[in-house]
Amino acid sequence: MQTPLTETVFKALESFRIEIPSWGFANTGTRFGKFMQPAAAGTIEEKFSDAGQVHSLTGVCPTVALHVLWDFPHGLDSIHEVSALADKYGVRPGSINPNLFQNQIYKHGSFGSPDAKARDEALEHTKDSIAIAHGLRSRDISFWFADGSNYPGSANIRRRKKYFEECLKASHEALSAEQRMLVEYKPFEPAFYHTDIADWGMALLLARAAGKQAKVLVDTGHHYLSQNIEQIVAWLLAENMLGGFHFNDRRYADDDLTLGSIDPYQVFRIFHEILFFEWEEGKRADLAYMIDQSHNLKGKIEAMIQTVNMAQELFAKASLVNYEQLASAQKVSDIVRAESCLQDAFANDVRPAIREWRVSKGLPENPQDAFRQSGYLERIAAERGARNLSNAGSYA
Ligand code: RM4
Ligand code: MN
Ligand code: MN
Repeated sequence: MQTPLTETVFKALESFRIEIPSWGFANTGTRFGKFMQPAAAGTIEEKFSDAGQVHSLTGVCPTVALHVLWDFPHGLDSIHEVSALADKYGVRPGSINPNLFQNQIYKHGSFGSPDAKARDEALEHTKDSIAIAHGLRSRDISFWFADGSNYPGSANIRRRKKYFEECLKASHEALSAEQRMLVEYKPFEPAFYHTDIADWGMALLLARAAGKQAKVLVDTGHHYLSQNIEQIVAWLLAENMLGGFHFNDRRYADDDLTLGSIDPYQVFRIFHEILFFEWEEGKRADLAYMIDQSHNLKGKIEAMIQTVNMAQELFAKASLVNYEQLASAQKVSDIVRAESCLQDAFANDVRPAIREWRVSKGLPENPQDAFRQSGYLERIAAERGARNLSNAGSYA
């Protein structure tokens, strides 16, 4: 006999899937340098292999987000290889991320650049990315732009906005009927004076200008400190404009730390807004949950498993909010009773129920322990170590 808590948690976990990023397995760092990990993935095959490990141990990460420049060395011609590797390691290609920030031509922007050549190249790359997504049967093309400027007066902000509208519209026209484009925002970095898509309002306006299949992507690390992210989520849900998430945590800026490591209650409140919306509307919100983290010091696979566990825990806790009680307390402005609905749900220990659910699915009860005991890490560290350690980069 299941307890009501276990039953609710089982139901929540049944519907919860989260996408892992290919770049989360590679050696990444800060701009001051990278501390090379012997086990980091250096090829697309290694990234898929590591992602396959995470999925086979957790059972909830069937798709891998891919970055076009990093994961498709031959552009469209890499589709076959990527799709074969995904099959081989038991995962599927997930969202496709065009890379509109790394090439030299993007020095002054991509879609927002004053240089028509840069905008054209960005659009071409975007169309290729959409074709890649199509070839892989990936639904979402996920855009993040580094576009912006460093000094007051150096950029025509309104003209750049117009360029963005034009290029996003043209990109939208290249989508097939089942595809979506997700527009991500970020307040600063790499640009330090103005960023073209700096917040959710700008992303919302641009997504609306682009077309019906464009939605906003919320990266939890891309807000000013103390901003109420769950309110942004609630508003975007109400406008039917929320497409998905890049999950990570932070203490200061876009720190890309492990989800829930700094403020788990924030993540819980985001999940709560989504689940409360679904309860009120009587339908599922069509959202892509994705991880976007960079672990400079933690083991990559270990950190990814830790993230998935945390995401499941916080989602399960959010599913335990008593919505009837919450709705009735809100109606009569019973503040303490309403607030307690959230606090009581958050206070539950859902870990035993999650372990039970995993066992019921034939998954390891504790994916982290299972990973440590599997010998996978030792094997890949031995195979990849010499190459990885000779690749150290430096800030200047
Ligand atoms: C950005 C943003 C994007 C990610 C890049 C690498 O800050 O979060 O989603 O693709 O970093
Ligand atoms: Mn992101
Ligand atoms: Mn980011």
